Amino acid sequence: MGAAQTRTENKYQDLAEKTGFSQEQIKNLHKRFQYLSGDEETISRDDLRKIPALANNPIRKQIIEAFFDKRNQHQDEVGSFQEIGFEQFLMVMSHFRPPTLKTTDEEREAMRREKLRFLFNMHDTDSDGTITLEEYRKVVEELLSKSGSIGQEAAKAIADAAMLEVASTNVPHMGPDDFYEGITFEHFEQILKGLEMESRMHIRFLDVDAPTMHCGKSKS
Ligand SMILES: [Ca+2]
Repeated sequence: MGAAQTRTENKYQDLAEKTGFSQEQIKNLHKRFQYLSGDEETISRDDLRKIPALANNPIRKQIIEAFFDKRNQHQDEVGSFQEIGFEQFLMVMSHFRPPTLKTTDEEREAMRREKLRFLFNMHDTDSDGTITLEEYRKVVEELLSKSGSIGQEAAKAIADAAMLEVASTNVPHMGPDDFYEGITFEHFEQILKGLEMESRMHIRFLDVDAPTMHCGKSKS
């Protein structure tokens, strides 16, 4: 066992404590990272845009952006990175870590909150702590635009109606002239309360192994 290998193992151990991944998972994610970056120290948005499995994802742009969003680094920073290194990549991925048998109820709750926060950040594109109608509309429009059959005007109307419903549940006595500023994180949590997402929310493209990703679409 060489010195370089020991160093790598120490590094993995350190990252395991920080992110909650096992060393085996970190090793696999490291391989993925090296593949995506083309063996460079960092990855860029362009590297992620090349992932075939993401190509048809309606919120691909938001997913990619989330990787560079400083809010997803478990620190109190906002803004975005140009490129991210392996540790930052892992921090983002740790939001998708599934619970294990050893996960306590308390940890489960914390993981759920983390995922909700991640989703919230994805919609709150200007990082001001509120999802406004404008921000919400953009996501809905993008989601619907991929379907092709719904026009922009219809998408707008759908987003408006959905937002109005959210507003009326959160502010029950809102008058017709009241202005709803948008969804705060607390509201967001309320809206998604009944949804079991601890084990369901994950990024599918990471299950795909490197060679498959390489062949991508040409296989079909
Ligand atoms: Ca906002």
